[in-house]
Amino acid sequence: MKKILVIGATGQIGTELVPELRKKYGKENVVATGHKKKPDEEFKNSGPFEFLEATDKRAVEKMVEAHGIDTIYHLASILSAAGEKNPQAAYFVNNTALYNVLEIAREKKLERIMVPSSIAVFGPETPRNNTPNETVLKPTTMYGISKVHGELLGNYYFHKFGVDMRGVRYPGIISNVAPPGGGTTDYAVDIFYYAVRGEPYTCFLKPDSTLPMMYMPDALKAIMQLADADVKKLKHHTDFNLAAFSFSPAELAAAIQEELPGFKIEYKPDFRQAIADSWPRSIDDSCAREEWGWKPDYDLKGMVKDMIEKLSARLK
Ligand code: AKB
Repeated sequence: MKKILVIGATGQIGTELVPELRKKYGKENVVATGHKKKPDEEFKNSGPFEFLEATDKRAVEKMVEAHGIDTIYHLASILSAAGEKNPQAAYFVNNTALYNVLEIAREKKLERIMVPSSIAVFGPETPRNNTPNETVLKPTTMYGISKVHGELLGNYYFHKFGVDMRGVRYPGIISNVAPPGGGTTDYAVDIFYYAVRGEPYTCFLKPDSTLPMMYMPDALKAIMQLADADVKKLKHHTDFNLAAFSFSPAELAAAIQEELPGFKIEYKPDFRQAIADSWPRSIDDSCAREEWGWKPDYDLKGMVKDMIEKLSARLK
């Protein structure tokens, strides 16, 4: 029986991943943990929840022992834009917490560690169109540097110690439940709240700033599918490129206007533009498709329709 610890469960991915894991493995078998943010009552009552400082190795170890954990989903991370405001914190949190988790997995012979990576591992010297899995990894953000470090460290632990860490390089994730925090792709979520409330939106990226993106149901499907993949079929472990669709702010605004014709957008690029300019426009995810059968369900149109429907019902 799987016993799963989710670190960083109150963030954008965790908020929606925890219920999916609980559906699959049973609510008592998924221990959600968070740092500062208080989960809402529904989340807290849906299964075990504990406060946990992800950088405190002993605290994580105790949690693993207390609940008989064999699998960790390590989601705690400071994202690209927040990381540029406080690179020291991003360095400390992103690297220390992952190192602790890997050491605990090695010492306690845990079965599996799932750790999201990101398109932030790429940098300005990486080919920007149809970016291959194997390519130049010279990011210019502290978040990206910590993600490259995490991928390499995970591969090292797999080959050296047999720790089965796996991860996908997520593009920007769009969801209608928990808001993202501190990312460069966050505009693609914020814009929907404005559109549904009938307010104009000021975008912090330029209209033609194309980035790879994905709808949350696909992001959850990907990490859970990779967790179940047969290790013998995997040539990669911690660093799978993952794609669904790409769009620019202008293209997203046009797709929203098809559903909500009165929607208006203006552009005031800020420091996040330089981060977006250093990332790919589109991603080649053929390794994920070949090694564990990855295929997204949502395209841009389907995502926009669903986002507007769900948010309109909630915000009404
Ligand atoms: C960010 O914008 O920092 C994240 C990411 C692409 O990993 N959404």
